[in-house]
Amino acid sequence: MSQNKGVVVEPLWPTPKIQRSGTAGPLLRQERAERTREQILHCAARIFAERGYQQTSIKDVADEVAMTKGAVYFHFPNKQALAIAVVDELYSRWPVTLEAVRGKGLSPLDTVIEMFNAATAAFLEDPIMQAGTRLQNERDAVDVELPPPYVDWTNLISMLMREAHQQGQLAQHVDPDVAARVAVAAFFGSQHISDNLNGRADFAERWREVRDTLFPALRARPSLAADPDRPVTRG
Ligand code: LUB
Repeated sequence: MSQNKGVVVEPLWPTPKIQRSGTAGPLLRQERAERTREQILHCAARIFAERGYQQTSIKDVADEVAMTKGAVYFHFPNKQALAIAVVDELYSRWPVTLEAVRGKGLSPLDTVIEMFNAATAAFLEDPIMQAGTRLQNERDAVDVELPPPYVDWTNLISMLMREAHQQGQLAQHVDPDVAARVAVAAFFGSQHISDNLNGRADFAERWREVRDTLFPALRARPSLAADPDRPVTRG
């Protein structure tokens, strides 16, 4: 865990609830079905993350979740539906994560950093994140159209960068939308390289390097901004 120093590691994503029969009274049928679906989705995510789309079958998922293939098909008509559900699940979490991070009451730029910290922890620990990423990386080989990658993230970070800009947190030359694209590219690129070279073993460290190199360059320097005698320079 020392790799994660300086990175948020509380899970900001839902973890699957293990179903136990006969302990908490009868569950409503729909609730039970939802739990089963969630368990299947998590097991599928683990397998997609490990083997990739092509090498995963419904039978593998059924074995992993200790159910029949029929039980899996009841919730997901085919492998394509499972892949889409994993990616949808991943993208549905970011607004929830943002809400949790907003709750910390940080400045917009520090909120950006904290969102990337949360994504870092998810890359290291969350099968839905790992599977969603692998599926998107393989999207040409997936025989169904997945939701477009990176778009939600870039929009989310752009929104925060614009807030940072409005609050005078960004250096004068920095365009908030450019900053968002550069930050997402640097973050995701460092993750991709770390994954391919080291199975993400050094990713927390690589992200800290990106963070500590990029964000000081984006940030307005308070000493300069506050100095009334500062010579006016533009461009
Ligand atoms: C995010 C992944 C994994 C980007 O937005 C996406 O498509 C994402 C998979 O493609 O995390 C995080 C910067």
